[in-house]
Amino acid sequence: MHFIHTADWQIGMKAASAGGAAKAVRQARLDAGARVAALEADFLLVAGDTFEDNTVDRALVQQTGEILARFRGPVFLLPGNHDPLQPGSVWEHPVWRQFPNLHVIREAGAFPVPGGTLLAAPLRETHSRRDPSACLADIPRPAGPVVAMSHGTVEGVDPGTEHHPISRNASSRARADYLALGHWHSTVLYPDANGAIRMAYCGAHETTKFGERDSGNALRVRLGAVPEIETVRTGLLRWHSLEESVRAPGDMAALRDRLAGLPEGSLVKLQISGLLHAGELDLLRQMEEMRGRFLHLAIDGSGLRPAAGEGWEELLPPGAVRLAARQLRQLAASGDALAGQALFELEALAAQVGP
Ligand SMILES: [Mn+2]
Repeated sequence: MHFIHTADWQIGMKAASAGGAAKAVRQARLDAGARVAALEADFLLVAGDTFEDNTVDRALVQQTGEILARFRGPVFLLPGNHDPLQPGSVWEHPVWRQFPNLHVIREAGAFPVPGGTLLAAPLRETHSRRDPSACLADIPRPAGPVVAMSHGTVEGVDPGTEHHPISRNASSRARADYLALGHWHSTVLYPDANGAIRMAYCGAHETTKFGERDSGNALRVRLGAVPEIETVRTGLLRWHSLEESVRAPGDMAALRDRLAGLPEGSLVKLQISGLLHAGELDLLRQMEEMRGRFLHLAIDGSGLRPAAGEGWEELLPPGAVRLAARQLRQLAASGDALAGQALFELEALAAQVGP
């Protein structure tokens, strides 16, 4: 038995955190879907949350169905908590009947797949405290290899969440050789007591937001005595979220060089805190001006303070301007971010005007 395990395409998500790049981020989810559908295997499992919600644009539902139908084999789609099987859901769209290789799981059951049997049960609710994989144990199945599919939160993956909880022993409880999971966007493999991987999150096929660890993958699974699992990179976009603290003169220049070294077309969120030294405001500008080489660049320098004791304001003409600069430095030293920003601006103006 040889199949591809994918999940959490979240087609139709807004991608608001990507700002002006949101449209490109939404398109990337479709393009990455096409990469998944182009993989070769005996069948394809989509373990829930194909769509962001049940109200997504029906043209997008049609387009997603067409992309999935390109897979050269049967495709099994599990309704998840974002797109539960409910009246009026995306699963009523005619595209799911248009292509004979697309199979939406509409009832709990055992389904024949090339080389064995698939056990799955659709989610019918957005929120639930029931384990959606519990019922799989009771499904009669023929002898032979068994793969199961479910969608929820494995205990321990997200402490405090009781949302569609899935037991850590869900795979053995279902008497499955492998349990394909969706919901968590990072790739996570769960070894059993013997070290064999019999349940896993494949992770979202394309990263959905900043700070998401190890997403943008699908899993290629070969079921033998022990499952053989290969991570396949399917994501197209690179998201970098940096939180940097600058202290010494030169730290800002090093940070600028680091930013310049990130791959072109990435999405970058950079938060800088610490001390800005005389003359370094220009480096901050240079960094902001790199936005052309990235799909999205957001720099937050509100955590920067002017370095104490630089004394450049004493070179300003005596009188109101020098006095204002001294007062701004005092305010900035006491944590007033706006005063710090104003002091930076004044420094830049003074540098332009000259002594
Ligand atoms: Mn989910």
